[in-house]
Amino acid sequence: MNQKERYEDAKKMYGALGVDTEAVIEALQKIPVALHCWQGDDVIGFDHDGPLTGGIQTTGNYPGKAKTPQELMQDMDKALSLMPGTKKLNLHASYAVFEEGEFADRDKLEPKHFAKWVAFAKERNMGIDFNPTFFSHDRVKDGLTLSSPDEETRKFWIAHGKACVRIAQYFADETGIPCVMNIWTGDGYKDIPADRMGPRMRYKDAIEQILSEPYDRNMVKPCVESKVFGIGVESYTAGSAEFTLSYAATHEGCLPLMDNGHYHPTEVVSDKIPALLCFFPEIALHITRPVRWDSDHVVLFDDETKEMAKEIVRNDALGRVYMALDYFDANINRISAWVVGFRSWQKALLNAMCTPYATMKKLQDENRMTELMVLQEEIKTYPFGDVWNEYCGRCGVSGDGKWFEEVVKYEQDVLLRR
Ligand code: RNT
Ligand code: ZN
Repeated sequence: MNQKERYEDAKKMYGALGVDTEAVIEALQKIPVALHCWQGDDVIGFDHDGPLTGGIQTTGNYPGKAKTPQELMQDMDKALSLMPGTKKLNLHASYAVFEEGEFADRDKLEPKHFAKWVAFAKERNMGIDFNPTFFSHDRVKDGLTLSSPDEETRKFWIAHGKACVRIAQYFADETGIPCVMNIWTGDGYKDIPADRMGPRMRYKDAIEQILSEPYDRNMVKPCVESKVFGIGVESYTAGSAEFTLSYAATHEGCLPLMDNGHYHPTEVVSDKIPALLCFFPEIALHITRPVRWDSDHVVLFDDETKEMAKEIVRNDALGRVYMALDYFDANINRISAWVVGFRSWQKALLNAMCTPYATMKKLQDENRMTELMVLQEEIKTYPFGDVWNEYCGRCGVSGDGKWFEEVVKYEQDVLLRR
């Protein structure tokens, strides 16, 4: 059987369960997923020479990493050509592109420093999401930024946040697509603090000041991302889960952002998604793969990834959840890391959309849990791969088993020559 015939067979099997794979393939192509620029250069950026700080870490030294904006854009283009679906560009402030001899510190950043990225996104019909960068900078004082007891330090970082709101508005204006602007800091303490509330009160006030900068609520979507701990900040994190969730709940227009690497290991974000959807009109996600800790491994088509996608799809929330990838692996080919992660999340969404939820919900509500278990298990071996390869084909990208050779060629022709 060729791919077309295999797909026709699969279509019939899913059809018998009440799943219209044609409608699914149509719909998924329109759902935006943000691709993070920082996988391409190990979260370094272009505005400093120092190391990555903030309690996050990349490990590995795979050859060929992008060192200039041109290289990063070129690599991203290669990766984008191997990914099906609608992509959004996700930038950090540290990826500002300066002209020869020009420099602006984080508190002085302006839209013009991102004009090259806007041109890049527009040419590829992509929206842009944005992140102020509260790390990898000498104004991080004793590991603190927005929650610092030092007034000058706090002022600097608030000015950075405000500059980023203006840049987010510029991205939205230029692309016509809403810009999700995520506030995350690694602020915290390595050892037991004496005051856990003071830093949080300062953090709260700082975010309020940042978001007092004017912006169009329909086009700029500020978020606050929580975290449980980071390297070197093991004992206390100012932006904890309770802190950020409460902030978002009490500040209209601010979204909670859940990163699935940022919880205790037995907690699952898949269960938190429907809980938050009961209260928030919109939420945001960082999709990653924590291995024993917030290690930010490449996203795979694994159980929890599938569950997260299911919760978005079956609660009809594809229009309410801003989805962004967030991982960084410096130990493998970086283009491949981008592609595997993006394709895995696309697979998870497609898989969720090929699940007969109406039938399954009915079984649950009628307490027919035995049948529900049988159906949930049997659907696991349905010919999902045939639908996936068809989806890739319709999106004009290679199916599984065919794209990796292009990465190998690109590595030989471009990456290894750097
Ligand atoms: C860190 C957070 C944060 C960063 C990016 C680079 O633990 O997940 O989102 O990964 O901003
Ligand atoms: Zn994150």
